Amino acid sequence: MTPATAALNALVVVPTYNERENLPLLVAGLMQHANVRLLVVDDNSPDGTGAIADALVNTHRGRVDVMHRTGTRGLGRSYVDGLKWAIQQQVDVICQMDADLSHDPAQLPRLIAAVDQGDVVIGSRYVPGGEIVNWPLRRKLLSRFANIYVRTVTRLSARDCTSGYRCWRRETLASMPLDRFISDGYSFLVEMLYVATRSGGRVAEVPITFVERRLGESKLSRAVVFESAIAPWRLISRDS
Ligand SMILES: Nc1nc2c(ncn2[C@@H]2O[C@H](COP(=O)(O)OP(=O)(O)OP(=O)(O)O)[C@@H](O)[C@H]2O)c(=O)[nH]1
Ligand SMILES: [Mg+2]
Repeated sequence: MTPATAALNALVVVPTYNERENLPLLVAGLMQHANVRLLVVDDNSPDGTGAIADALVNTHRGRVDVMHRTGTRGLGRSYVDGLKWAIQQQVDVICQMDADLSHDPAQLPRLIAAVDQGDVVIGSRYVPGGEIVNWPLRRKLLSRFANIYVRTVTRLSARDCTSGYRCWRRETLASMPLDRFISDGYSFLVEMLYVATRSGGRVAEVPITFVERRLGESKLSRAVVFESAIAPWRLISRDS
């Protein structure tokens, strides 16, 4: 067990869609940290990730929970449902991360510890010390461009506005109108940051090593990229 998280209780919310090979590895990594709990939000994955999550709940009673979603699937919708549940729990910090091991569970204590520097802590690929391993040039360029684009349109100052590895003070999340969010895909992550900073939230960034998924398939479709291109404009037009 790592002592770095000893003072703060954290709950990690992880959305899953077809992550059967990755989820057990992620849980094993997270359970190394004392005072860390996990909520899996599964979107009725056709590959049986939900049943694997059920088995993990049994193995780690009281530390791992699962929410089985039905109906329309979506990353943003899953986060809204999962985060609303998380806010009700007695925890200090609520974290978000991907299930595909791109976000290393070993780096979580550093993110949690940084909540004394910000209301939200971003695990950032684009601050000194941050890096991306095994991404083809095309993916690197897309992510770089997406960040410049988002920062230009929204005036957000964080270096990595699209990172899905984050920790929030519970009260900050609890004060956010999650039900009124307009994004559903990956742009949901940008909207969270935008809403938090508009109401005075402080952002801190700590470097992470992001590793391309080894198992399972990416869900980054053309439709997702298109939605992400429109979303920053919808955000600023709502506020003007
Ligand atoms: N519940 C839920 N989870 C989703 C959905 N789409 C993606 N996810 C999860 O969100 C996380 C990020 O999705 P990825 O497919 O890894 O997206 P990505 O990281 O941009 O793409 P890669 O870098 O190619 O892996 C993973 O844990 C996915 O399983 C969805 O519609 N519903
Ligand atoms: Mg991924």
